[in-house]
Amino acid sequence: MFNLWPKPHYVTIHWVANIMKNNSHWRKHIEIDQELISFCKEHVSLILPTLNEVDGLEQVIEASRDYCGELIVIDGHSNDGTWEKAHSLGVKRYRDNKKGKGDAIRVGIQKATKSVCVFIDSDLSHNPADIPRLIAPIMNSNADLVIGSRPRGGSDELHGDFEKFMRMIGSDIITLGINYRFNVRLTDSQNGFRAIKTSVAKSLNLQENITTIEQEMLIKALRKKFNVSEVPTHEFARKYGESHIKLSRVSFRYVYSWLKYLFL
Ligand SMILES: Nc1nc2c(ncn2[C@@H]2O[C@H](COP(=O)(O)OP(=O)(O)O)[C@@H](O)[C@H]2O)c(=O)[nH]1
Ligand SMILES: [Mg+2]
Repeated sequence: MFNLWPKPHYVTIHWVANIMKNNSHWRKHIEIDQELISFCKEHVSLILPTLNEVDGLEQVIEASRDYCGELIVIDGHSNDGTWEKAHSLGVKRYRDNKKGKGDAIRVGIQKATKSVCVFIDSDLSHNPADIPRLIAPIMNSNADLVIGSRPRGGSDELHGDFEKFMRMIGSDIITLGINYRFNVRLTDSQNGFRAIKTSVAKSLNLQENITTIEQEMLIKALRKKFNVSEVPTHEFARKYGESHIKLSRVSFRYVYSWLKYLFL
């Protein structure tokens, strides 16, 4: 009978050819990565908001050291030893004003001494090895703000139960509104894993005290005609503890601030 599958030696030839092709492709990327990593070392202030994240902090900090010029923990008055842990790891540390993650992001932007701020959660849900990919469009002068896209990179946090489902739907609706208002086609307006030029972040006059600061940052950047781009990044499930976001408590603020910054 006619066999659609290639004979074994064809498989071998294709296999070897692919390995060779992939190797040269890979080498090209390694060269780019070296340039990128040097750029990150010189220009990136990595800002880690923390609220009772003592269990994962060391791991995320050690995995980040190669991708930034300074590490800044902005702590929300944790009571689990996070503040002391940050000190023992030798990173810069400041406290927020007890208003929420948005407040912590604002403090981080004020304290940053490098030309690009990267924000990364401290719960091991973001991979620090993705930082150079967030930075590449900024280094190449193609973007002022780069957001890690979970729809494009996958998320272990946005699927599985009703709360996660609602977060995903809500996030998609907000992103859709932003896309049509500014004629862009982004896929993630909410991810906290992102990079922004420090001067741009300072010019946005950010006001939100909670995680709504993420959509505020994006909308205000688009309003001011800064270049916004996104790269796929995977979001892993939080490794320790629980999310600080309770949808029922924050959903009104999301809708209100979305409409306010879009139209007023
Ligand atoms: N400084 C500070 N960090 C916060 C606060 N709320 C959350 N975070 C941090 O912000 C990051 C994201 O918070 P998380 O609860 O994981 O939110 P989720 O990923 O959206 O579910 C984590 O590193 C938290 O420790 C806060 O009020 N102050
Ligand atoms: Mg999280």
